Amino acid sequence: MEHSLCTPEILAAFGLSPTSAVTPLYGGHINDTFVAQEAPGGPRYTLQRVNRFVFPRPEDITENMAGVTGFLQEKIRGRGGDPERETLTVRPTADGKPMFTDRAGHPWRCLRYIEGATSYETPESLAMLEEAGFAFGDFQRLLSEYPAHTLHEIIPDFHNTPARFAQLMEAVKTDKAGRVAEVGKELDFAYKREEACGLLTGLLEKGELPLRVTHNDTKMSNILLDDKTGKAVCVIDLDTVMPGLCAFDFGDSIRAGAATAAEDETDLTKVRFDLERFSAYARGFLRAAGEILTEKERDTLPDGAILMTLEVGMRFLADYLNGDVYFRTARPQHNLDRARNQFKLVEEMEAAREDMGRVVRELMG
Ligand code: GN1
Ligand code: MG
Repeated sequence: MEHSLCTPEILAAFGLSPTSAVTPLYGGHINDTFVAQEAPGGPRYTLQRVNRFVFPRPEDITENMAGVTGFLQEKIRGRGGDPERETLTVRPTADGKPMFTDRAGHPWRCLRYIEGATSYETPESLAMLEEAGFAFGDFQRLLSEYPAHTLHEIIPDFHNTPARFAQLMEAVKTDKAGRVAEVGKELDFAYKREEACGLLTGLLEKGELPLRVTHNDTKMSNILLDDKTGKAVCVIDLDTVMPGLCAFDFGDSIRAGAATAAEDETDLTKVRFDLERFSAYARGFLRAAGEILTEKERDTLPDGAILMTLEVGMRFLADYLNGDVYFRTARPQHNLDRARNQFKLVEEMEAAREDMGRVVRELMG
């Protein structure tokens, strides 16, 4: 990432001294993030250049964020919490706008940096996973009365598994990068699961699962943990907050959190599904959200884990076929490695479907 992206022009736009110290924050595949501080010891700010290609309507993100953080602030205040620490706070531009568009047309936003708390790339203990589960469960619970349908759908069909399958088929058909011949085995894996792709979206259409406010990127690194207590402080990265299914938010956490290796590990013998990690996350999640979920939602949490992992695997594979245009890659076959890794994890989860269901039932007593 280019350090020079966060120029004095950007700082000044948000009313920050153009001589502020700027450091890049690495992590995500999509946006470019920096931390700025005007003077040593003073408040810090997170500045983000939003990826225009992934998010063509950044003003929709801003509106969703304003609605959701405003609602969360009230709820947090109502239960005696600190609304400036337990949810994100936007710092507007010098002329009072929630976003700034730079000369090249890139949207930027500025958030208060939450001090004394850290985001971890991967869970370092079962206790940490349980905290993450609690944080995302709490997010679900606090927002359970928010009118989900009023939110913008930031990325249409983001977690629509059949639509993701169709996008993969489209990538096969166009074969933009001439790579289809290399991925026969991976495509077979996806074809075999075409019907399974429709399970949760089908239940939503039949009204058997409710539409909720979902986060849609529920990985460990999108939670801040308090440096002193280790307790979850805040859910971050609200770019993809939109209406969705609870099982997918739960499932996306399990995809990363209950896997024994990183999503781009190439030694597939290391890629296992770990029921103990699943249980730790589920314990935290259900402690916070168990009561507000319907029975059907609870029953389908394991399916969310399987379908979410399948979906991300299909997205990596489609991006590989499209010539690596969406996910940031660090090596030529990075997206293919990621797809193989996710599909291995899907197999592991399919074998553990019953165990996952039993854990959820036991946790709900
Ligand atoms: C992307 O950029 P990051 O890491 O927050 C992606 C997620 C994927 C994830 C896979 C907007 O998230 O959906 O699960 O990569 N976000 C978007 O690592 O597409
Ligand atoms: Mg993200």
